[in-house]
Amino acid sequence: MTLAILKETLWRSHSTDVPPARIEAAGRIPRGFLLRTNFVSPAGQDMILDWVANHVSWSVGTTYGNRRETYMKGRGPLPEWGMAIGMRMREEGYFDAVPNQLYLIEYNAGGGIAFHKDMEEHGPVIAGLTLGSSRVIEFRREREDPPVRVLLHPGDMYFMTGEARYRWVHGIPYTEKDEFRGQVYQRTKGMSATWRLLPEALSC
Ligand SMILES: O=C(O)CCC(=O)C(=O)O
Repeated sequence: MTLAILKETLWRSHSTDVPPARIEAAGRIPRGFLLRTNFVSPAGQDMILDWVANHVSWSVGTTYGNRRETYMKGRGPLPEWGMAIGMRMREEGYFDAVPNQLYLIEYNAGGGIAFHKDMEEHGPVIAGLTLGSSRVIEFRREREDPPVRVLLHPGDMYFMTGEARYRWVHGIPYTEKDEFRGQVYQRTKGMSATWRLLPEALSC
């Protein structure tokens, strides 16, 4: 069996689990995308936002137009909340070991991120927590296909694995408001925190 066939077989075995009210799809949907709503309580979200406001030095990261990004590893251990959520995700079976990298993105109102695929060396699972504002994440296999859209609310955690992680591109449209299933959601300033399990040599 070639590596490509082996990967295809493994990816196809990943299931998709998104509450129907949170997904808009005209055709196929990405296998291996999971959405766990209310994964972090409102009090937990406030604590994280407060911690970020008081501890994060964005100047060591990068600014891309209306969003800024920074790594939390390599300049110190993961913060307590990052470690606690990482341990929970390991215990609940989403990761094979406790994730060792945390990446923060702060979006200004209307901010987004272009379609992309995370680098292969970033490991088989990307876990993303939405904070501060709702936003829609979109997935595409081919440029001409209409995207599959998933509505994310603060406190939700998504997991990209299998095909969703390796075969589909994902992005967040730049927009002041998301229209989703006939409702309008204002895009205010917000953040995401993403966890990855990197080989030690890459985790700084
Ligand atoms: O803010 C988000 O949840 C998207 C992050 C993202 O696209 C990524 O980390 O690859």
